[in-house]
Amino acid sequence: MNQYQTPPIAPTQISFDVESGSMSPTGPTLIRRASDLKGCFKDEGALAELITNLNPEIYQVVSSIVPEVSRELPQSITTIRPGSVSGELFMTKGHQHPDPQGEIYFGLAGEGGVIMYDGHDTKWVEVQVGKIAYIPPGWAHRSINTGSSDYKFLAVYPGSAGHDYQWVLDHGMGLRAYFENGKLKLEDYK
Ligand code: M6P
Ligand code: ZN
Repeated sequence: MNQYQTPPIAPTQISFDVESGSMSPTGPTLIRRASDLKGCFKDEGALAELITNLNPEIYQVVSSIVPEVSRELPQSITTIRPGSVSGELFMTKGHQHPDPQGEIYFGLAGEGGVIMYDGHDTKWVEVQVGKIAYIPPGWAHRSINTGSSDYKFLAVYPGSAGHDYQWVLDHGMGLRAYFENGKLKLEDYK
């Protein structure tokens, strides 16, 4: 054991399967349904209707066994289902890292991207297979499925970064992503 291992994670191989969006050995899986995204979509009435009717899964996050603790480097695969709420594309809740640190998203399948917002400037970065989106420290991030199939990406981030969801509810994300006339349309948050 070396001085930095608290707790020790042995050097290991982790398999990931793009088709199922799974990792092996596997860690915790998080499923977020429409009811978990209150406050995220502009049309709150349409979201409420979706919750009442089906409350479908919007996305899931499968984590590896590497824990979210300081000095470790956890990974997860997020699968966002295709769809929209009044034209606003299915998205993740989005978060800011309370301990500002960078993160990378590798595109695995489907079409998507990430809205980043630092409280002043906002950026849209597409994430396709073979591309990496780099999220610098201090930029809140929200992923969007812009296609008609599942959008999957692998995230790698410092274990001590943390997830602040309230920041996004308080500040917004600068942009909203819609599907209109057959293509992606980004609009000011409002
Ligand atoms: C990526 C990473 C995770 C995050 C997940 C879902 O996999 O950034 O840390 O939890 O996306 O995003 P959110 O936490 O905003 O729901
Ligand atoms: Zn993050």
